[in-house]
Amino acid sequence: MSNAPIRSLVGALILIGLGPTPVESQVRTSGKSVLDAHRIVATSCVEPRSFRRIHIKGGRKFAREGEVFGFEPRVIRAEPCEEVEIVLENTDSVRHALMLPGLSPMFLLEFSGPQTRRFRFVTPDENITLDFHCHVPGHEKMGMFGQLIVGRGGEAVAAVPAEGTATANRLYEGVGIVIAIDSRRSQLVVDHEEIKGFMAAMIMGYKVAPASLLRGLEAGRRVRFTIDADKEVIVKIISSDE
Ligand SMILES: [Cu+2]
Repeated sequence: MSNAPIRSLVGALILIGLGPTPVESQVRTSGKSVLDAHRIVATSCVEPRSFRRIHIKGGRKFAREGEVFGFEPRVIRAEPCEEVEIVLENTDSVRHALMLPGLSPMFLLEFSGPQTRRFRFVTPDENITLDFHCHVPGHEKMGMFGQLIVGRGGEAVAAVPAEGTATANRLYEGVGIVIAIDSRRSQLVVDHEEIKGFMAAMIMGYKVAPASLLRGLEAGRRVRFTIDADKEVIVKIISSDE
């Protein structure tokens, strides 16, 4: 019998049982999902095979429409079993944190800006996609989230082509309820469910092109839409009531 389940159980007990270091108090406050994530990612890489440095900026100026804060870039990539140095530039005066709860040990880099700090971790030796977010309360919902794609990534983003290499636009499907239509600005405000790999569930206004897609829509209508992630423009809308 493998001893992996025992090891992960011990890991969970250590996380719950020890005194309040900053990281462990973070684990407790964010609840079950973080512990679950720790079970998913083993400390499978004994000796890193490569190294890379990734620059990430975080702050108000990277917010997209409808958001308050943001990270740039929002999708980062690394190889399995690679040592990664994150260089985080917090361009705001407020505190931001970059947290990768799926890593073991968990990655957390938190400080007030404007300043830049760096931190290293080693990726697991597998193809997996790990979510990251700002751990300051509320900031994830305000736009500070993204993904680390290790190797070929997990299933959730298998269809997303590599950034910069794709000639085709990255298209995502979303579903939601129409909140408002702003014909003057060719904008649709929609209360949408999570758009996997692109945007958390939220109420948000998106540009629509061509504007004629808005014709016949009204508030309260349930719609299925296609969004061009690079332009952040809705390019297709189907009313699900029809
Ligand atoms: Cu933040």
